[in-house]
Amino acid sequence: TIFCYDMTWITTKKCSAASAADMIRNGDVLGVSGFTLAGYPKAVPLALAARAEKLHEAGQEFKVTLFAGASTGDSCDGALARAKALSLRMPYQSNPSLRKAINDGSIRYIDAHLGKMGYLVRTGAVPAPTVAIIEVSAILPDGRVCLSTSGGNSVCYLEMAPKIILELNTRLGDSCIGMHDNALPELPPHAKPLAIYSAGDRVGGEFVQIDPNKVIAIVENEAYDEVTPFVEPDEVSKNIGERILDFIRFEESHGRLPKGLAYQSGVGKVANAVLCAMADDDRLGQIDLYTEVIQEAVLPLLKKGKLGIASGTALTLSQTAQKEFVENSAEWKKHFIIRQQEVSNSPDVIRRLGVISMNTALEADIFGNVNSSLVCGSAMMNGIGGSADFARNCALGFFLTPSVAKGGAISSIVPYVSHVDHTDHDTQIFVTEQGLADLRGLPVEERARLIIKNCAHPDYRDALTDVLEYGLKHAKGVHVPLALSRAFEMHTRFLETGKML
Ligand code: 0RQ
Repeated sequence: TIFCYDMTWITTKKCSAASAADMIRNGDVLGVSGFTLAGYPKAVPLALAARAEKLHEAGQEFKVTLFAGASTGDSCDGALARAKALSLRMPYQSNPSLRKAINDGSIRYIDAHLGKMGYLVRTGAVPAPTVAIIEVSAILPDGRVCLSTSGGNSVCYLEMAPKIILELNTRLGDSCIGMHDNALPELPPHAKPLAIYSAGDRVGGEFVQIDPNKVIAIVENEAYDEVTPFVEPDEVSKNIGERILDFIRFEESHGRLPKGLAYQSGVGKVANAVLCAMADDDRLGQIDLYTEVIQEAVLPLLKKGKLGIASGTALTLSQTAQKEFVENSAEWKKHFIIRQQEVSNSPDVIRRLGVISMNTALEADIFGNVNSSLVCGSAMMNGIGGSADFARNCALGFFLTPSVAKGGAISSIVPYVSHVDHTDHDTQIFVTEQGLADLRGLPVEERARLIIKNCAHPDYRDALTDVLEYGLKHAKGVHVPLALSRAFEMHTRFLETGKML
């Protein structure tokens, strides 16, 4: 349906962020735009945090539930967490203030697969937002909007919420028009497949049609996405990046990897380093990404003419690169497609494209299980994100991590992970700066010996081997030679002494 409205519905609904925040009630479920610090609302959440603080000072209860795509910036997640305005947050976050509140128990948090969040909302498994707050880059008189720098779950929240607040980011001009592909998968039963056969295929429209009658406020902002400046990869990350490229070339040369598979690369410095290594590698031809976050490290690939299509659900760029994007958008947009996260992370599409997936682990165990989210099994770092959407369904899957953390006090390779995000059935190849372990086709004991030999830091190899040998002698069965009494001895020692050894 195209609504034949004139501009008046837009002009009459324009108001200040504070007025829009006044329309939000205690107990509301907010569905906001935003994915990995890109394209989230910036003015209304700040005003809402200020309002919540005032109401709390006056002794009144005021808390909302916040659903997003993934992490949002400090003026959304951070401000609302510090104002004690959140009762529940879902699905992924990376903000220090919010993380602190999640870990002290004052904000409840549900960590969910990012590709499944919209499905949970659309099928009623979790409540639909009562108010959608969505950053857009354009509003047309007929009720179509152009999203800003992320796709996230915005189409789902715009469809499901009875009330909509739009934040129009005036800084973006027409830079995002033509970049989005706003489709959602059909719901079961008998859902038709998404016709995406290569990273560049489009299956939706560039605008989202909304019902102007649902819009209760339009607020302007001209803020940047609060993304930290890009840092050049350190030696450890560079080393990991180069090992992955060597391995891919080796597999290609042995005919085990067809050319033309698209890449997924996760968040963080190691993921950035892999893309930088790809840009620097003259032997590597043009590549496509079918990923969730398009991080800044994609730009060197783009500038060297080595990027075909980068399909993702967020364009996460530092402030300098955001300016560059607006200036060069006509050219750059030919290479970027921003989708809804139910599509960027669709298991069906990931499997069909044969994605090569690269995600960072907090820790991995000698049997191949991975923990991406919880320090010592209990303290939330960020969340599982979309890593499992890709790890389980990819053609070739890497988990990357420096071999030690905190100056060597922590080994990233442990006897048993303190929390399981990815089971040994879903992991394939582990890479640290020490080396690479390809576990495909290996039985459990051989996996364990290879991970210890190739990936663990030399300081930890004896301790890990000792636990393995003990398990081979004393475990209930030797299929997985794990002696439960020693599974967490390194973690326990760390908690007691500050060091795993
Ligand atoms: O903390 O800075 O205080 O020292 O964890 O670690 O090495 O800076 O790595 O920024 O690349 O993030 C897994 C968190 C890695 C991220 C994780 C400490 C370490 C440091 C960060 P300090 P680094 P990165 C696509 C895919 C899950 C979701 C995912 C992540 C801090 O990649 O959130 O993959 N992934 N999504 O010192 C205790 C350990 C540790 C440890 C590292 N074993 N124990 N602390 N640290 N290992 C994107 C989305 O889905 C949105």
